[in-house]
Amino acid sequence: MDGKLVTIQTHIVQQQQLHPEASGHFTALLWDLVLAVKMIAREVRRAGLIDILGAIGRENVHGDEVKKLDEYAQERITESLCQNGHLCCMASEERAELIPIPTRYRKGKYVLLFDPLDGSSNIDVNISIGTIFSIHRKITPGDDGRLEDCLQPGTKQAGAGYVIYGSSVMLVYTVGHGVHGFTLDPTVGEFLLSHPDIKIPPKGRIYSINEGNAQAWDPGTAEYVHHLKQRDPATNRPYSLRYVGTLVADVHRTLINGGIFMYPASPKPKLRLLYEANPMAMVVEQAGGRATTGRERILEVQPTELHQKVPLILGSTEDVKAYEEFVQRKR
Ligand code: P6P
Repeated sequence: MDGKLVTIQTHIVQQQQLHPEASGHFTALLWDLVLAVKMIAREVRRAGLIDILGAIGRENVHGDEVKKLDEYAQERITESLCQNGHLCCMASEERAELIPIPTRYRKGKYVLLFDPLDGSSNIDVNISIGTIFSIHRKITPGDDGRLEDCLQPGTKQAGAGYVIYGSSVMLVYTVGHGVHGFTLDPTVGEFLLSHPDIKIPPKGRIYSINEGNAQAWDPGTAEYVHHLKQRDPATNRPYSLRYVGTLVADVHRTLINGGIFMYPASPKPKLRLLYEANPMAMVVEQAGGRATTGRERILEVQPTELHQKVPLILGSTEDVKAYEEFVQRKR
């Protein structure tokens, strides 16, 4: 960077200028999302404190009702995003059904799919958590969003990204022109460009998987992980194991340092296609990496239901291709 401070709002406008046909709604939608995650970040920072205070009763010392953080995040995003006429509907990990836009608000031409608080089980032990979002364009006629508007393959995403609430709060996003990272400066309350045009290393030396499931892995996954553990300095083996148990944290480390993250089909898929796998796959591919189910490109999976799960293997292209070779040899 040439030393000047670039806020995420400025950057989003610059990215919009790459789309001459853009109406500005997409830009405004991202701005609304930024506001929501700033408020979530504030609550996450206080989470431990609120929990202590919340133990006193249903209200904390500020008279605020003590809410579970993921419900707070859900409400912040839905309230911030439904009012300004950018969306025709939403879908969230926290709600079984599609979330319509209330009749009192104008409808827009975008769809927001999101996981408001990924890894919330890690809050109580002060481990990084996150928010994940995916944005599609409306494809059905009429003003109201429908299920078909949500069930689009990842290749159709207009934008995607995540926020990691960690040692610092970072927002990472793409609208199809590279991946850009912003760090929240809490002294001014702005996300400032800190990681322009992120590129994932072509090969890493870290693998990330829940080894507790090793006995249930399919033979291809088991042989691939065994291969990573063999000593061979010429190919940087053995790899190191790093597994946080929060998707956003494991993917962010993989994006920056390289390597491979795996949540395979066996014992059973856990990660959701629409608002976890697809947005992460768009980010990783835009950064020069690769994302697969083990058998097909994540972004080409045709969704059939809102909360469907898929195996997710993503990361450095050379590492993911090596995984695919092991798994496909075992077909
Ligand atoms: P496991 C968190 O609960 C989550 O949904 C993802 O953020 C994370 O990658 C995964 O589950 C961890 O699952 O089965 O390894 O605990």
